[in-house]
Amino acid sequence: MFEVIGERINTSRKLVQAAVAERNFDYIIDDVKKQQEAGATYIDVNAGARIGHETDDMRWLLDTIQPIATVPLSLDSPDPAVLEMAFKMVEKTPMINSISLEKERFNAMMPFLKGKECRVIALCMDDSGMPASADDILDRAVTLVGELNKIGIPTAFIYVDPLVQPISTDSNKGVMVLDAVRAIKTAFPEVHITGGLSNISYGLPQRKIINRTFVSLMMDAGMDSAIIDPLDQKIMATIKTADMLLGQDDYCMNYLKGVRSRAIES
Ligand code: THG
Repeated sequence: MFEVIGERINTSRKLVQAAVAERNFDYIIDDVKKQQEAGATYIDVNAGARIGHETDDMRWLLDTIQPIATVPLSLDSPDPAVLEMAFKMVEKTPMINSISLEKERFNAMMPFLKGKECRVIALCMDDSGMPASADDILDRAVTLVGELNKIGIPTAFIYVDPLVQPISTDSNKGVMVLDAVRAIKTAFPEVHITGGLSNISYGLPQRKIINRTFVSLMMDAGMDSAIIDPLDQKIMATIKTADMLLGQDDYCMNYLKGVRSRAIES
């Protein structure tokens, strides 16, 4: 089944930033409950936007969310120290979002991840920046999976994020990432593919139709998870419908359930 990592608890969103600054726990609790009801299988928590406050904000968010969380959290930070602090605070084994091949981050993350039985998002990013071709994405994924396997993280616990880039700057960026996902799934059938989708539409109007169409193409290529807003009913309906069309929904049960609950409409 497709896994939805709910993206809404992120201080880069204005209302969340205000709620965190005011320590408004009702707002945060209400938002998390809505994401869970809408079908999120992880709740992403990112406190990175208030410079100098990330550790305190993350700690407060986790204290606030934990008592009502029915699904595991995705701890989202580029800072290994924040991830270590957060990892110690959670009850359910979290998703670690993320590790990359950027030297400093990689070297700090590997000893932290060693021996932990958690799922981890592996970004196809290194010190030279974003990948420039499908082969480049594949090479980075091969390195990440190999290194994570070496420290005891099984392939089935790794969620490769191939890093979606704007199609407005280069019309090849859609095909590039789709080809890379197919190649990664051929090399490692057990690996998961995840990521944010909205970068694909950056710089273009009517972004949501682009994001929705793209997620169904990515699912055909092998994406089985994404970091999205589960309160966006249209993308959720597209994902459920694509799951069915790709043979992931026995007897069309989830699709029909979605229609009955009015989550899916033509
Ligand atoms: N890969 C991984 N993790 C990630 C990302 C990724 N974490 C962060 C991000 N990308 C995914 N999360 C979000 C959260 C919120 C929004 C977008 C991505 C969002 N953006 C509004 C916008 O762009 O219009 C902000 C508007 C507002 O201020 O509310 O809501 O790719 N592994």
